[in-house]
Amino acid sequence: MNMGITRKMSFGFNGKLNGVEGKTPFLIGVSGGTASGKSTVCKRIMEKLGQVDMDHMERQVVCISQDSFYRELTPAEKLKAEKGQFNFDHPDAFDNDLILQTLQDILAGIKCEIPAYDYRTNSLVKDQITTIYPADVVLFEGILVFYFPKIRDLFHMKLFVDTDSDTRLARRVPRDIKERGRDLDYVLNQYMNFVKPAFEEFCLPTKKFADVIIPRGADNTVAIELIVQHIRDFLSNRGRVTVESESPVNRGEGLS
Ligand code: UZR
Ligand code: MG
Repeated sequence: MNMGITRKMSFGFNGKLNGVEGKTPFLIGVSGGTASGKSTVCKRIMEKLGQVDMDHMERQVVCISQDSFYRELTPAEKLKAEKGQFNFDHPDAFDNDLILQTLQDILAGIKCEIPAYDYRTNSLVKDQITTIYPADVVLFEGILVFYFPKIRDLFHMKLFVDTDSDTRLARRVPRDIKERGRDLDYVLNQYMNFVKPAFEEFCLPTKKFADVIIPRGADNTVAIELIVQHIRDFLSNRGRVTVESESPVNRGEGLS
């Protein structure tokens, strides 16, 4: 596998690949424009399910970010990125094969390891990987998680966080300056040249694939409560209902 990420499989007593109780997790995709509140919606869902203060290995619900799967840039692309001329909002900026493989492993109940990404250096953090243990519910959030059909089809439920673009820009600017070490000119240029056009070309058209559209993002406590209730129903029913039979995990290999 690329980037030196290794995966360890766990096997059940019958020698078969084993997930949580041998079942595939309920996989939820969460998309929406930059700074729409995707991460916060996921955080609220986890909080309401009482998952936040739990040990990672005990968690029934885990959240993974598509941002962890930005691919390593070539030296030429790195130079572009330093000048704010690399398009991080394009589907090709991600290691999509690794995303597909990771989600397939997750659906198969296999423990997997995901890379860490540093926005300040625009590169992967060497030797820093996070282990994702089999869980009942997995949230996968990011701007383009519904772009490739092969990845999109893996989700059991698709949410789109629909926050108006002025609000998103107003959040994005201070976040990039404070958390991602940028200056105002850089942030606004990048927004106008790449972030906004790519949102319109690649992200917004995927809204139509969503099962649930969440207006106003994390402020929408009613929508979040409805989704949480759906997850609780799933968790309490999982003894009786198996989603394994309807799992899309075996629908095919590769993105093309
Ligand atoms: P969210 N991004 C960076 O700013 N730098 C990087 O090295 C990698 C990604 C940004 C990316 C996108 N765009 O808009 C955003 N740019 O991260 C996605 N420019 O993250 O969904 O949390 O906003
Ligand atoms: Mg985010």
